Amino acid sequence: MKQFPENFLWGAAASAPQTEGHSSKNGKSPSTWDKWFELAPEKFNADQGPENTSNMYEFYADDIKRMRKIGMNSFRTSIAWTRLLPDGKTLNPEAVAFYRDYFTKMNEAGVKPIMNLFHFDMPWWLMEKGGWENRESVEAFGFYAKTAFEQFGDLVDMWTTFNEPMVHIESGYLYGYHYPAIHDFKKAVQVGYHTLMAHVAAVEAFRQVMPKGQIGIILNVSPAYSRSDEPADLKAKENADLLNIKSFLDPAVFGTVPEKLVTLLAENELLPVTEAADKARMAANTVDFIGLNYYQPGRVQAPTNPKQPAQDVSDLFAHYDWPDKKINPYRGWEIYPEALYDVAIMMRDEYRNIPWYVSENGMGVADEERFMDESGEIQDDYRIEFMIDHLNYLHQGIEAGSQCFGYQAWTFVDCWSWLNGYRNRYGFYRVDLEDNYKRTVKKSGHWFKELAERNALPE
Ligand code: BGP
Repeated sequence: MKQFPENFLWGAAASAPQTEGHSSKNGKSPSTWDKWFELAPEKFNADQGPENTSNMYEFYADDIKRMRKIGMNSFRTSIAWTRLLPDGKTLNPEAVAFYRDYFTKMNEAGVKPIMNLFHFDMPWWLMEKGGWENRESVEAFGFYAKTAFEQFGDLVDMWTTFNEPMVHIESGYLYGYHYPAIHDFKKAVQVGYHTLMAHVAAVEAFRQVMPKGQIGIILNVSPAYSRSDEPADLKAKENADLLNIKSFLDPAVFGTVPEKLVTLLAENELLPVTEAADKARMAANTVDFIGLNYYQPGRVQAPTNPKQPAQDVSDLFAHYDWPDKKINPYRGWEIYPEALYDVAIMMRDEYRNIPWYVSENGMGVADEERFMDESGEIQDDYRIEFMIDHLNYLHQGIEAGSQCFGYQAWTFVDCWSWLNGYRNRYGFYRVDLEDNYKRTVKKSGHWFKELAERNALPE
């Protein structure tokens, strides 16, 4: 048996906008997702918008029982900023009652809540003022964070500020997958900087309100592997890691933006506008732990004809198709579990061995009904195999001294996923959209229960 550390967190992750549903009800104001769906529903797979997701707003009490049934001892989701503070200032009493009951029931069931504050759901009222482009967003987020700690700090002691900040930055300002779907590298960097300062403002509020709890940030890690050891390819790898990983990880852990990143931005005329007090504030507000979402690695090489100054990240590093890669045929993403060992070692050696956990890892599958047996259960052996492979490498990293304290899968019940709607299924439970969101456990749910109860992987 490959034993995991004592009190290891076994669970799953999700987010408010992807699971709550009722996104226009119970006092909630719209986020960019609600508005975007109203403005351009055709962009969303099968016209599926955020109003109806897995509707945990209604089903949370039974869902928490379902969590226990598959051995989960922890669950990370987020609070919707637009539900708690619909206009950014005024508390919504229905939201307070909902979240308080939700978190109380989790605690009673022995499912530790880890609460995140922002999962791509920018309030529309703030977007109308420029969203993260506007420096006002920093203090607005700080106020929201402080309010959340004050309202729920007695029920939740582990918090995170952002989920995958690089995703809303790149998807909104470079790649067109998130609102406002524009392409502007300079704005993307400014949005990134304000996001970083908003994280700092939230940590600062946390230290005032919650002397005992722990706070972290959740980052997507796609460690970059370079095509060759040629200096140009290695430089591409360095650029990719600086932008994708170190841009938030270094400030979160050490309180500083890496010098090399500052140089790279300066060389490309991309430095953001900052305020004099920012550096000291960042240095004073580092985190207690890190969450890392890992799905697939980055394969990079030197760009062929880069523009100087860079107009796009592709001028700083290019992707290449690694011929030996194993692909998830049901989602198209590369499967490379070895990276979890590399990530564990990176945290041990480059990030002062700060405690961290796998905050998302999972396998998305389109048209998953094809794997349903006669009893109605999804036989997702591919998902079990995927997780075993990743956990084996994670275990090696822990054995080598990396301080990983948990593994949370993406996700608990199949959920709505942005423009992809319900296309890719990830849950331990299937959700039937045709039958009032009925949940049915998948084979992986039974497997997860055994794993969590044993706290060990069979050899
Ligand atoms: C992660 C996000 C999640 C979720 C997941 C699956 O990056 O944090 O919110 O969406 O990816 O993505 P998809 O549904 O596109 O396969």
